[in-house]
Amino acid sequence: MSVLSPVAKKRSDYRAPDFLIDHVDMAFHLDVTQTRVISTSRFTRNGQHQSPLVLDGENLQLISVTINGEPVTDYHQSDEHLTLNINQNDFELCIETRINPQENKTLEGLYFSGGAYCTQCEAEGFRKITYFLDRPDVLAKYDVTIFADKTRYPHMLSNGNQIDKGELDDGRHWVKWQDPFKKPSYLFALVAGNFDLLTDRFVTQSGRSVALELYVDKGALDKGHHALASLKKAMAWDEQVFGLEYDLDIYMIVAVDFFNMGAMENKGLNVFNSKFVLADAESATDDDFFNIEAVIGHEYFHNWTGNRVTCRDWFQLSLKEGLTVFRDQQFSADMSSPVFNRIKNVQIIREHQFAEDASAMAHPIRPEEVIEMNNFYTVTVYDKGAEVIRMMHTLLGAAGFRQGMDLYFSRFDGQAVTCDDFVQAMQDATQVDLSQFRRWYSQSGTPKVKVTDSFDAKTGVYHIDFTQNTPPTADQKVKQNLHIPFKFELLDEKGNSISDDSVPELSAKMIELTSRVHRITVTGLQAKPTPSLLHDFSAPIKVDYAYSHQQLSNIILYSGDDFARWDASQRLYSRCIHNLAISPDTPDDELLDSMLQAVQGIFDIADVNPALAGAMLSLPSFETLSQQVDEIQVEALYHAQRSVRNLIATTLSDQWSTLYHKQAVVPYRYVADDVDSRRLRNLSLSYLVQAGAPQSSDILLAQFAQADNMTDCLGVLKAAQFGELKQFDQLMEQFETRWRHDPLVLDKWFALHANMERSDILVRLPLLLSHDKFSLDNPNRVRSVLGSFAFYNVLGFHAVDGSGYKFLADYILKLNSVNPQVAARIITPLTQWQKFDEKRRELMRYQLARIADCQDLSKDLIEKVSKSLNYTSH
Ligand code: B3K
Ligand code: ZN
Repeated sequence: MSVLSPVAKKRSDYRAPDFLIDHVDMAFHLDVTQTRVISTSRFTRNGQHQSPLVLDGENLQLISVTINGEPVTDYHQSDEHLTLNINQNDFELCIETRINPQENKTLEGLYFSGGAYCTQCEAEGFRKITYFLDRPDVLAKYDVTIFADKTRYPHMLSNGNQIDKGELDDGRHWVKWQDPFKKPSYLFALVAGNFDLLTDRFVTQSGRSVALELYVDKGALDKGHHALASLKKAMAWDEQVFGLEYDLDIYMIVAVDFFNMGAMENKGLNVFNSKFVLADAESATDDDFFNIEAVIGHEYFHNWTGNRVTCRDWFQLSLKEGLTVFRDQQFSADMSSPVFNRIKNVQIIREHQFAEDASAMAHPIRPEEVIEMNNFYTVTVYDKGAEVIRMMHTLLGAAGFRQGMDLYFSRFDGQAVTCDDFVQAMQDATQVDLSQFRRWYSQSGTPKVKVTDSFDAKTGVYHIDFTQNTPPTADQKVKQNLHIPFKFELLDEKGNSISDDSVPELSAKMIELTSRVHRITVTGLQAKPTPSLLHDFSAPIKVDYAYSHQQLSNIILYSGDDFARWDASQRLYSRCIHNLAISPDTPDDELLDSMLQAVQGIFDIADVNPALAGAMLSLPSFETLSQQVDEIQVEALYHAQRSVRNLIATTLSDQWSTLYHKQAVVPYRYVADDVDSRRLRNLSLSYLVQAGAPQSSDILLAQFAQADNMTDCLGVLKAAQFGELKQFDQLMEQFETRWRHDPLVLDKWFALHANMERSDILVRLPLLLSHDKFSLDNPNRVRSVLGSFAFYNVLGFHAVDGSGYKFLADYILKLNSVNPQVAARIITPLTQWQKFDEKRRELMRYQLARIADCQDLSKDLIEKVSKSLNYTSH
């Protein structure tokens, strides 16, 4: 590791900026290796002090500095700052710098890729463009003029409205943009290139017409319609649900192939990973269509939750991200099946967020200490953050929540604020006491609620106790009791929900847990009820209750909460799998029988609620199962999961066949009913193939030949891969030949290969990486191969000789110097060594130590690796 360890910033060290900037005028003279950036900013001293002006800046070649037009030479330049001693309280500072966009493979700041210029400034990328107060609480208005060659860069875009343009004699042209809204530097954007343009209009509820512009690679115009339609849906939804209207006259989206994450909500000029824009039936799956709608919505919703009201400092990231994820989840739920969407949200928490809590990277949704901010765009800040917002929604009710949102905007529009400010607005608008609730922002870890009950048949009295406890995490040993909204119901023998007016929690179907133990007593019962717990996953917690198999079956059949029905099905599967993992030679036949019977029942649900049935017929993922045990026994758990799936596949092969053939094959449309039907069809196909059912490979090949869409095509490949069919390689070859020129589809091909559970996977992977279409510079490609392998190839990555870990570490070391952000993302599975057996723990730590030894390790990796290596369990 580097000799000088970077110092962590602490949330408690926040200080208001010494200077403010109210206006910036920027000129960009674009050049692939020598871009000139001239930025002229109006500064004001903030308060009474004599402190120097310290600007952030990285990898900049400084050309000149002037103050109020006078050249300045008395400044101090370091790797990360430019310091100036200034006496004036108000002054204009003009700085000229040069940057090299082509060399910038970090894809942060201004970079050149795929023939276009593009920026990414969140969190701290603006400092790679010019010296600035690069922090979210400095809000300024921007005027931006861009100069570049007209033929190669006919489109030159920045935030706000285009107010002027012109041509120069040398073949260059210029465009001037003005953003009327004050914004932090992280929302700045610039794009220049030669694109195809799709346009549309949206008329807001107050009657303003907004121009919508979608810029895509040449030739990809037909693939932009779904994204544009999604944008219009999102704009209408935000007006209907939150009364929020778009505020500029133009909304631009640009799709680029080289991007570190999904998309970025720059004011008026979103930049998107093309994966979340481009789609047509042939090349994109239903999931892709879904994700496009969700991400388009997410970035659009940021215009209010993030841009109009932004974060005071980066520790408050969940203020905008948790809230905006919650908003995009509500939007997606309203666009299709609410329960299916809720299940998806919960799966992310259980697979990834619980794992983060259990690792050395555990942190509260509002972190206390950060070395590299890019490391904190996490499932905790985003998805657990959204769950925390959802809990407020539950506690305040939809109307109360809306009042809170209205107050939040009226109080803080145009400001940079904190998570506390948000909660205070919610509390002030509704008078609901959220003081204990605020602990969710400062306490990390996954709370557990243990539920125990007892019934006295003689007296008919039933007690049920809820005991909360949050186990210590890597970052925080002592935990406090939380305010937990816990939705539930009690079912009688016939599956009816028991009501009793004298027990308010029963009528409300919710208990608010605040103390360690909470007891409810119900009298006058004939028999012991079945508690159906944590409806709708009303809190991001684990629930421990000793359900009988019968109780789980009852919930599956009768609970009034579809989420609880799904959850019960997952508990039943999980129980079978863990049971078999522990004693593979002595299966519990009674348990397996009741599981199979339950599955039989679920087939009937398919007719009434195909979205729910699709989810209920899918087994919990290996990642979810892993978070249910203290120590993961890789092979045992993996094989047990496969065996249970096999049992369901073979015992019920007739039902799978019927379900498969019941799904009408219709020309592709992305509409909810068809999506649900395709899901059931492909699920059935995969079970049929796994069971080796007669004709299954004929069915599979026929589907491959006839499919008019990527969902059905990929369904075949996945089934063939999972079922280890001999045809797999041949189908993959055909697929490659057809799609090798479509980068997004090729990513799917790479991922399918990387996920193959074959003993020779570590021989195949290097071949994949030497494929002419593989490049470490392209984050999507890296994620398809290395990300898929490390996150999802259970047996390959966790090969007992450590070869999978070594393989990942080798590439992380290479990526370290190319793109540290992506390297720090895909190292995650290695940092989660704590839950594995001793031998694997050692092997994983060995690779982490190897990475730590690297001389020029990025801050991103130093933070993750050092935390992981210093971890001691409690
Ligand atoms: N706000 C961006 C994420 C920026 C990530 C920087 N490493 C996208 C989003 O959450 O909408
Ligand atoms: Zn976001």
